[in-house]
Amino acid sequence: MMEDAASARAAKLRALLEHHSHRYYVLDDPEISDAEYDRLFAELVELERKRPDLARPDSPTQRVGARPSAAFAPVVHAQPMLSLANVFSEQELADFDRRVRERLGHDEVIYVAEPKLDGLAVSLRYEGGLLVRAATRGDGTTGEDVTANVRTIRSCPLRLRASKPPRILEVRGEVYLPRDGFLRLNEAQAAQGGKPFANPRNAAAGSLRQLDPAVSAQRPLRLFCYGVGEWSGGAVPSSQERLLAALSDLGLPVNPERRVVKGYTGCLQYYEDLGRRRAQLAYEIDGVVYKVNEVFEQRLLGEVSRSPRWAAAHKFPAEEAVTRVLRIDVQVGRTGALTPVAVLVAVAVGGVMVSHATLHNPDGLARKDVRVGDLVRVRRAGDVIPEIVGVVLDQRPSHARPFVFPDHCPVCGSPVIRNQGVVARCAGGLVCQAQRRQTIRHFASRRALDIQGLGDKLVEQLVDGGLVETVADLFKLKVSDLAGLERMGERSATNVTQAIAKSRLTTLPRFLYALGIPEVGEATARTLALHFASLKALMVADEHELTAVQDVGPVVAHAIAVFFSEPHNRAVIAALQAAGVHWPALEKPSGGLLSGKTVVLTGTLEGMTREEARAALERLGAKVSSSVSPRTDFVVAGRDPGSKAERAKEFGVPIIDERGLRAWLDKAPAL
Ligand code: 5U1
Repeated sequence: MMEDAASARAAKLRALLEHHSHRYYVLDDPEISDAEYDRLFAELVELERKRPDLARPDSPTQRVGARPSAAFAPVVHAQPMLSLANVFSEQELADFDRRVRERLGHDEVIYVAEPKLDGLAVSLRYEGGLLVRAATRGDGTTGEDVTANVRTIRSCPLRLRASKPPRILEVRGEVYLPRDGFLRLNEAQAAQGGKPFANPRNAAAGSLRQLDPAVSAQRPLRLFCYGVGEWSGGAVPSSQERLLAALSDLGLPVNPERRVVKGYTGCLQYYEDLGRRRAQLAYEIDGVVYKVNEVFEQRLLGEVSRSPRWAAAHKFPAEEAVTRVLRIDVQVGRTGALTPVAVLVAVAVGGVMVSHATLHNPDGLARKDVRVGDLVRVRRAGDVIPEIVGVVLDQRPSHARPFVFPDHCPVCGSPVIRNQGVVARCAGGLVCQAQRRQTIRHFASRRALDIQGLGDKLVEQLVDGGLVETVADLFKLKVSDLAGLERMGERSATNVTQAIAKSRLTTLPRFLYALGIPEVGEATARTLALHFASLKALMVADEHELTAVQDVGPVVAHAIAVFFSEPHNRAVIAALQAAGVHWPALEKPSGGLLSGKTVVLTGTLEGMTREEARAALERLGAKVSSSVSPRTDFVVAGRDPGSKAERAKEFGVPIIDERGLRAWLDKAPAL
C-alpha cells in the first residue's frame, strides 16, 4: 500500500471502529456483525503492525477491553484448526474404520489413540524456538490472542529444547484444568462468595480468557500437545507417533496415555481400557481420539466440512439427569417438518443447563410415550441437542395423558401430512409463516448469501407484513419499504438494502447451500458445485447422475432431484437470477481420488516414464506441478531426487517413493 493510502486507510478504520463501538456499547444497536467488526479490527492491527508509525494512542487497538470479542486481538492461524467428527457407538467406529480402509485400500489401518480432554483448544506459535503467540481456536480460521495468559502456564515451554529448533512451529493442543485444580479453584471462588464454575472446561476457558494475566497465573492450568499446524525448517515427522515423540523431545507436554493401535479392534480395546481407568486420571476426558498414523495417508484422506477424514473422536456414553416435563411444543422447521420438543424443568447435565429436549418426530414421541408431568431421563452427548432417553414410569402422575400430535400446523393451521416415513410436515408450504421466515433466515445466513442486518426480527416483520414471500422478493425491497419498520431507521434501512444488493455477487456453493435443498449442507453444496460446475448442469441431472457425485447417496440424490423438479423452486431460482444474483464461473475439474491434490514428481522413475506417471496421477484428479511449495500435498521421489526432495523436507511435505506411487495407482482406480 502506498504511504498516503495506508495512512488514510488507518484513519478510516479508526473512525469506523469508533463508530461501531459506539453503536454497540452506547446505543445498543449494532449495525454490523461481531465478525465484521473483528475483521475491521484485524485489518487495523495488521496495518499498525506493518507501519508502527501509524499507531495512535487513541486507536481502538490500544484500548484494553475495548469490546469483549476484540479484547484479545484476532490471530489468523497459519493452517486452519480443524474439529473432530464424533462417533458414539461401536457401529459408528466400525463405519469410520471401514471408510478409512476403503479410501486407502488397506485391510487394516494403524492408528494412534489418545485421550480426548475436555478443555480448550489452542495453537502455539514458536519462531526460531521461541514462543511468540498463543491463540484460541475461534472459528477455526481466526482465534484470539491469549499469549500473555498462555505464558503463565508452567508446563508450556517459552523456549523449545533444541539446538536447531524448527524455523516455525505451530503446535496444537488442549489447555485444561486438572481435577484437583478445579476443586481448589471452586473452593476459592466459594470462599470469596463467587459463582462456582459448572465444569473444568468452563473453568479453563474462563481462566484463559482473563484480561489480567495475573489472574490466569493463579489458575493451575495445564497443557497437552497433540498436533501441528505448520512446521517449517528441519525434517518433519512422517507419522503421528513420531510427531508426538518429536514434540515431547522439544520439551512440549504430550499425553503419556497415547498408544499405537491396530485397526478397529485395537481402537476398541484402547477405548474400553481407558473408559475403565477414566475416573483415576488426573483430568477429565470425554472420549478417545483416533488418528490415522501415517501423515501421507492423512493427506490423501483430506477433510470434509472442516473435519479431517483421518481422525475421529469416540465419545464416552453421554451423561444423564432426571427432570420433569412442563410442556410439549411442536416446532415447524424450514422444510415444514414438525418436531416435538419437551420443555423441561431446567437441570444440569454434564455441567450444562438443559431446559429443552428434542423428541425428534411424532413416532419418537409416541414410542417413548412422553407425557406432560412425567419425570424423564435426559441425555446430552457432545454438542448435540439434548434428548429424552425414557420416562420414569413408576413415578408417572395419575393425571398424565398421552400427547395428541396436532393434525394441523400450530403456526399456520394447514393440515399436517404424514406420508413421508416418520416425518410429519406442514402442508402450508409458502403459506406457512414459520417456513417462510426460516427459509429467508437461512438464505441470508453467514454461510449462505451472508446478508448482514437481516436478523430474525426484521425477517419476521417482512414475512408477516407480506413484503416478502420468497427469497427473490428480498431483491425488490426499497429503503422506503424498510424504513418504517420497528427498530429500522433510514440509515439501517439503507444498510440492509445495500447488503442485499451486495449479496447478488456470490459463489455457486453458497448459492446452492442458500437454496435450502433438503439434505444439502455446506459440504454437499461445495461438492455439487465442483462436480457440475454450473447450476444448469446440476438442475438437469437425474438421480442416477447425482449418485455418481462423491458422498452423494440415493437419499440425497432423491432430495435434490425432487427439489429441482418442483416448478415453484424453479420459478424462485429464475427470479433470483433475473434479480441479478450471479457467481463467477467454475472450471469443471476431473473427479477422482486425488482430486484437488497437488503432486510433484522428481528423480528418475524405474518402471514408468515421468509422462506416464503424470498422466496416471492426472487421471485420478491430481494436479502435477513442477515446483514444491508448502501447498504441495506430496512429492513422488524416484532415483537421485535432488533439490525438490530437499524443499519438500523443509516444508514438511510427505515424500513417497516409486513403490508407494505404484501401490497407489494399482489400488486407486477401484475406489
Ligand atoms: N487428543 C486430541 N484431542 N484432539 C482434538 N487430539 C486431537 N486432535 C484434534 C482435536 C480437535 O484435531 C486434529 C485431529 C485435527
